[in-house]
Amino acid sequence: MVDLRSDTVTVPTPEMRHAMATAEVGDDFLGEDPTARRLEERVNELFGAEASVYVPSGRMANLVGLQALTEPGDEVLCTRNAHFVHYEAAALAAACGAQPRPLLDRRGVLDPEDVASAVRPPLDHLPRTRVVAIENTHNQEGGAVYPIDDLRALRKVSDEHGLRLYLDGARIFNASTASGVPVSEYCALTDGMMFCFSKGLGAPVGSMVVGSAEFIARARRFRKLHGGGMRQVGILAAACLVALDTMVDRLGEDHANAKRLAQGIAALREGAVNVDEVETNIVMVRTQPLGFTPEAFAEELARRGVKFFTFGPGTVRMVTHKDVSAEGIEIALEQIAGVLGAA
Ligand code: TLP
Repeated sequence: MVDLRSDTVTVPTPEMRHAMATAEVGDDFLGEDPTARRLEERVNELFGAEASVYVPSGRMANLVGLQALTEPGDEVLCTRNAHFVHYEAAALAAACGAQPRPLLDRRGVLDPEDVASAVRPPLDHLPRTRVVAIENTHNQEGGAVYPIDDLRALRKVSDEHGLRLYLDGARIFNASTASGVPVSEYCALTDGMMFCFSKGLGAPVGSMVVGSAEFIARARRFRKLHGGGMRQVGILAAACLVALDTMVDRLGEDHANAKRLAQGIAALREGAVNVDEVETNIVMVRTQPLGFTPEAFAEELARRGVKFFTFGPGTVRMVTHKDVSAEGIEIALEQIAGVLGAA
């Protein structure tokens, strides 16, 4: 089976399992888990940040991160297809009491002028524009990397208008691998960010919220509020430490596999994939040029052992990761060719 549904399907490596089995642990709720502390210190160093806090999921990371930056009645400027707009059970509204305000973006990149003109005047009957939130890489925009110059421009306009800049960096190591920009440089441009261990890095559980001591103190409190404070969490943190040691440097392989997959599909049918848009580990495939609906295409390939999700109108998403080899990509391409009657 070639499982291209998501990089969330990755399973822990033997080294991670060993580290989990032998991890030194304590009650993290009481601040006594040495492995959790080590993970925080490691992340702080890597991201050049004052503080960080481990949470069970990417969704909780976005929830406590955005809650730490907002007050009820605030507005968060964001991209049209931000993960938290579509896939997080309206947490910003439901739990933070803030509203998202999606702006037109160019593959996940916001125009500073659009941001500036979206900022509302300080009138009592208006929402208060408080945060601008971006995603790097941008999931629904096919794993697009936020160019560093655009991020600097966004920082500048945020400063000019007193906005806080939040980054959903679920796949920040993919962004960093593709761009060569260190994660610390991305982090330094934000007022708070998160990233995930349980996607391309292959750890079984968890995400990290990263930023200033003040921001993390608030995020930590909201983690408790939402029941995300854990006990002997070092068992999980141990796998994350191994992920940082062993899984970051190999992400380029996933990107090369994604490119190969995109090229192979593009060669089968013109217009199905824009190869140039494949910058990281996500390939968006338009199914109309293939003569299928997304659902029928996904079903047909699943029958042949190649799995992926439908993703938005007329589109399926294929995600490469450590548990799909270059050989797996060739198998997927053969099966796709078979379905198209080209094999
Ligand atoms: N994304 C999942 C699905 O929810 C779509 C996936 O398969 O890609 N931010 C971004 C940018 C994400 O892509 C995801 C997960 C999250 C946050 C949430 O992370 P988890 O799944 O750990 O709650």
